Amino acid sequence: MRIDVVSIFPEYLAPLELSLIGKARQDGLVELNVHDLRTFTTDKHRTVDDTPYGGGAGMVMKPEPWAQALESVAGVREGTKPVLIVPSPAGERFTQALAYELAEEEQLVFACGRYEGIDERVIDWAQEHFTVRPVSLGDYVLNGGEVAVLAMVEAIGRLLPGVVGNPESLVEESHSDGLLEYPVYTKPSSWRDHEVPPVLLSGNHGKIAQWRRHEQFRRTAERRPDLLDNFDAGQLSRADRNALADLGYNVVDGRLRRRMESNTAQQTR
Ligand code: JFT
Repeated sequence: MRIDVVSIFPEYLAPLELSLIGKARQDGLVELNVHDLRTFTTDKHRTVDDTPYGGGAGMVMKPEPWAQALESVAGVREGTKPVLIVPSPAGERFTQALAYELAEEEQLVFACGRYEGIDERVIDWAQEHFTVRPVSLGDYVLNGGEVAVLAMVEAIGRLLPGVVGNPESLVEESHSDGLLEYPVYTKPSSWRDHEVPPVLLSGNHGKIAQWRRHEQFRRTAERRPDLLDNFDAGQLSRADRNALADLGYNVVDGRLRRRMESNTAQQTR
């Protein structure tokens, strides 16, 4: 996979050279290049921003340096449009499903803006040369696209064949089965008066698997009940259904439904 990132803060993307993605680069699995937007300006002050039409606070990124930068990195290849990912607070949410989708692409280009954003005509113009995807990392406010790109490139990069050593560690993790992960422990078994759950020391692999699954349901119900709203209950075993019943969930029409809380009985949680 080829990845190009355009930013006025190329140093911000330096961590991509390290760790997982750095290893993938050395092994030739990913070709990653970071480009400084200012090298595509033509005035002596290397201006990338200007005041917004219609008034309002802050500055807007000028369109021409972006067109020059994107034309330069696009790579003129027949019949293929690279995907242009534009981090934006107004983009579609970046999810694990989108990471899998983007990991299939031959070339990804990321356009990191700053200030109040990039002149919208860049997005319109770019549709001729790219498949444009405005994407948001999440519902909180960042100062620009760089941090979002660090997260997205790491999430996509680790899905490329050969980047994560053990493919099982990709399957067994959060969001691949729509549940949060079970808690993990290592030695010592007793630490500062906190014990490892005894079942994990039992050597009973069936019981361990059952306990871990129950912990996944328990944590998901507690921390991310929204994930259970769309959970496909068709895949659930009898043991799963019992675990969920303990947590107050029944299966109705292939979906999970929270049981009504009793007005009289004391809830123990
Ligand atoms: C924020 C952003 C993402 C993502 C791109 C550009 C400028 C600053 C800003 C903040 C609030 C409103 C502009 C960006 C993000 C996220 C992405 C830009 N800003 N308008 N914020 N939060 N999850 N991806 Cl360009």
